[in-house]
Amino acid sequence: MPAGFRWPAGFLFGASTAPHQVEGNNTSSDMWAFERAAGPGHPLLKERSGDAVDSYHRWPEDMDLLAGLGFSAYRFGIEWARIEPEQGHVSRAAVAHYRAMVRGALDRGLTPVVTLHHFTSPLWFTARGGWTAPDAPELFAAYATTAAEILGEGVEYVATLNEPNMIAVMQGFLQAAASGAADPSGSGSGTDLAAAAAAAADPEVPDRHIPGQEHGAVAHGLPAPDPAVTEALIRAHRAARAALKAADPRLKVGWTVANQVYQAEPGAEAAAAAYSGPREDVFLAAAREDDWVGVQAYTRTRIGPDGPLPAPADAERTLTGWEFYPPSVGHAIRHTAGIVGPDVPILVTENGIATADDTRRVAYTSGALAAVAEAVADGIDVRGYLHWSALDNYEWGSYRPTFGLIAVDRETFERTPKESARLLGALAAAARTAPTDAPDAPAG
Ligand code: IFM
Repeated sequence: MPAGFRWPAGFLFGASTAPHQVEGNNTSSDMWAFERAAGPGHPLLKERSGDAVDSYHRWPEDMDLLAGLGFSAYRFGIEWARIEPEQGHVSRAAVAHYRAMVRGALDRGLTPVVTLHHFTSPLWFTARGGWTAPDAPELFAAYATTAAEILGEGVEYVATLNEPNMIAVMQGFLQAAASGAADPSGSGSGTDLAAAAAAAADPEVPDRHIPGQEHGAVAHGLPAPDPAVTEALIRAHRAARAALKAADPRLKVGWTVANQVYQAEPGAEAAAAAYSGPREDVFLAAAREDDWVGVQAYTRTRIGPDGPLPAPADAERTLTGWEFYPPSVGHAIRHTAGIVGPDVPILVTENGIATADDTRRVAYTSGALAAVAEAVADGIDVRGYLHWSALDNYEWGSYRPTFGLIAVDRETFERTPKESARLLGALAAAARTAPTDAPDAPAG
């Protein structure tokens, strides 16, 4: 921590989840269809999501735990596939469910940060062409208008799309790999995201170099995103933002970008910039007109003159194979601020580590918070830190990479907070109750 550092008043400390990863039985989604089609033993999918951790029913307990631990924010998603399971049919029960979640968060003193789309889409949307269908932005905007009913319960921060850059990259991955993954739509374009998400998260891929986040199946790098998907996603984001603002001008609308933390080796600055441009920077630039932007960082990718390099041979690896690199979030904040400029506030909406050893999570989080504090001390407008993840959950094909602050027994669904949850929660509580006298981050 910088000498004398104090967390700003109102700084949010929270944790994040995503619907498909925690709710269970997301049966109208494209990912659910892919999980069924892939079948046992599919190389891209070790396990199906199934009941996940049953947060669809147990969200009050999850929120009770977070609030009790001292957190001041909870990022969760609302699932389009539940709200609009068939095109044009809005499930009023699903809308009521998510409205109750928003009220539940506020009642517990948790600031809700709500994501409209976190990788999964309704199967009908994907089957008719997904994001590159000509009317995809209008369809997404119509969903956003419905979502505004939920957000109207008192949400301030709303994210349209989670990691649009990974959606675009994953589409490219499938095209490049011509994976032949099952396609529930039969259209050839449908399972793109679902299959790629599963491939991306496969923790068994040996020597998986993950350039920034999810994906190591391609040696030491990410395929170039599909520009058509990139453009379509930006259009969809803007259409949703307009719909949200029209419905409720008080909403603060942004999107959350996967920060790969590309680090140029000496002499490779131009190569790093060229690599980062289509994979990350174009999505950050699209956030310049937004009310905030979400930073999501886990590790780094070094770039040499010929492109991405593997992690150093002696690097500590996490359960996803990623290099243990706590300062990544600080680099990501600075890179993001450099592109969006000083007028777009930043929320760290994801940062964390997949490990079975919670002492490594404590060490990682301590280092990450120090990096966030340094950015804040340097005057960057960072409004909060939301750890990934609140709960151990379904990591897109496998339950093995445990990212949670809270462990979950997958038979009984019993929740058990880890020491990392207690330490981060205590920091959050101290920062909230006495922002001018907050303790240092958990010792690592
Ligand atoms: O679990 C994912 C999440 O869905 C998106 N960001 C990265 C996380 C860890 O891989």
